[in-house]
Amino acid sequence: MAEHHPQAQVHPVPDKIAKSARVDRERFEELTREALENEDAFWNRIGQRVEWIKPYSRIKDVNFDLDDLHIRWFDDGTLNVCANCVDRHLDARGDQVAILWEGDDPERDEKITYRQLHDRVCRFANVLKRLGVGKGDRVTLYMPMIPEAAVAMLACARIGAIHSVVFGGFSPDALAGRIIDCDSKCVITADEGMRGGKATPLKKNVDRALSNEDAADRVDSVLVVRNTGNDIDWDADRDHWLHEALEHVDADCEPEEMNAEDPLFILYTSGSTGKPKGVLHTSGGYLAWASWTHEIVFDYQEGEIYWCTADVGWVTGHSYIVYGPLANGATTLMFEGVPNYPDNSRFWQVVDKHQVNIFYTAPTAIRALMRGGDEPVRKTSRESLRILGTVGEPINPEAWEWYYNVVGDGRCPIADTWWQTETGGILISPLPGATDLKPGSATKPLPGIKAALLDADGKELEGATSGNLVLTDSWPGQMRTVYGDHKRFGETYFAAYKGRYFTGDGARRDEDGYYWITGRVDDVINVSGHRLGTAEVESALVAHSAVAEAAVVGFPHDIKGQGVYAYVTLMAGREGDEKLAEELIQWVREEIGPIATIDHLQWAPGLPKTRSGKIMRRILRKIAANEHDQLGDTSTLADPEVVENLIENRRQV
Ligand code: 6R9
Repeated sequence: MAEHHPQAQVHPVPDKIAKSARVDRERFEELTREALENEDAFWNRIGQRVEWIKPYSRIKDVNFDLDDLHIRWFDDGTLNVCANCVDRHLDARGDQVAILWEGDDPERDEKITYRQLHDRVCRFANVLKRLGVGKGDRVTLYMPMIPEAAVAMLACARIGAIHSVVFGGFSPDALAGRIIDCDSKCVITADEGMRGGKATPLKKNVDRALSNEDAADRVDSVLVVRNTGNDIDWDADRDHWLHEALEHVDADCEPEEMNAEDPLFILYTSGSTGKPKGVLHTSGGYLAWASWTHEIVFDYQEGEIYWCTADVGWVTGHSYIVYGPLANGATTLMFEGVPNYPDNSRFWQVVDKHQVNIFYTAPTAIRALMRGGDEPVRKTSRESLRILGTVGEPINPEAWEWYYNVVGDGRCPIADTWWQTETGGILISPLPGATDLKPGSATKPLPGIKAALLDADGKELEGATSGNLVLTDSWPGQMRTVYGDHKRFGETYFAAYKGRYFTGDGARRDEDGYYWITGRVDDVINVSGHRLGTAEVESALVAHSAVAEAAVVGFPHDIKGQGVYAYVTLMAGREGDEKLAEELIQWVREEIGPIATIDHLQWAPGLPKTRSGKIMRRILRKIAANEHDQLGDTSTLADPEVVENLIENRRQV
């Protein structure tokens, strides 16, 4: 039975947008039909977005069955991703700005044309070669949001090296783990990064990561960008300044011919169990999907200024700051700073300063800015804006309406884009010129995307209903494997439902076929749009000598979407007080990084367990959310008193 949900206000496609859109309603219908009726023609259309060195003859070779799990697209074609993003544009738009960089300090910015980008990428690539980096080698990037981050990614792609970008907010331990997992021989970093007027000690963190012997054994060189110019420690055998290394190279660097299925990058992401997984994306299909979706979802038009506020440390930065926009010859704005520095108007000042047309951000940023009221927005013009976008977590209808009415002055369609690190690019989203909007809904799957909702037994549900979101078939941007662990790839994504990719998300579909993503159904918390595995936080906690056991759950948080709630059982004889709570919170931040900041820590003399010893997180989630009157079935609890104690001593949030 369909549940009852109040009918949200529908915002129809504005006439002005519909008239000029790359995809209008009719075109959307055509594409959707083609994808169903003539699959090869449709996917060939996507494949043709890439400039191939040797054209492909095969389109798709996919099997989702565990015993022969493989995903290949355009797999006899060859290309170079960097050449597609840079060289390809030199004739038609060599003097157009490719990367428009806006510093944390409002006085600092930089415009890099496609020709200049080509020069910088080629030189950077030659530096990597001189350091002995070649095709197939892994390179870890730990960078601030400066142009060199994008240049380094493209330089890796140019020589066929596989980049693994680690977000600059991750701790030295987390960085070391990722360096070891993919066996990186080179690390690229900067002396420091600047955000909101504060410096982050990136090089110092790299030094600390490499004090881990396993990591140090693998890395022969650390390439350092001089950014803030402050003093850093130096290991003359290992460390190289980029600006010095650049003096020894020229700007000639032929792009390496790569197979469509050669790896492009690894990006680590949190799952419900174990250590973070190295999500592997390959070259041809990934690029084709990033490029096509960037064009149709944002209705990108020649000459427009496009701004995605993500960090390149996340997949959104990979696909929608670097690869998608540059493949399309767009001007992509890269912002070093934060939304509230120097003040709450910063985003909109940047929009006015650079005449931004398309703006893509996260619900958590919108909610934080909404708290600051309308005035910081209203005092700016924002007239250049045409299209808005969001990504990372469900957007609540209040935040959606504020974004639409206040930021967009009721004029700009919002693309609420659902996708994942694993999907490489957007899969469910409205198209500005084709889809009527319902606030809070990511609307419909893109043409070619076969989404379905399943019940717990794997039965496909029809019509208006709720269930677990799966994709029943592949698309070119899909991840190919977990780096170094193909078995885990199968177990994580294809074991729950035979022959289908399980997203880990739950969703509702309404009577119009619109999808409403309800969030993760596994043990992953979405904090400000960033994924955090509860298991990761738990293992960090139990690594502290005072902690016997820990259970971590998410709870609703006004700004972050979800906050982190930790239940901690101490070793016998240890007393839980404020000081120890602070120490544990700090401990976890140091183990994982500031994203893993526990919002509430409760001392738990015992944890609710089933008789077989499984922690009943469902109950812990209810207590954290202050919904202990809705605990549900508690009949399998080994010791009901444990729950009473937790409710009684729950922290007032
Ligand atoms: C791109 C990105 C993926 C998870 C995903 C889902 C949540 C992302 C969303 C959304 C509702 C949206 N998510 N976009 N939920 N509406 N528009 O965020 O990748 O960091 O791997 O996170 O984020 O839960 O499964 P990633």
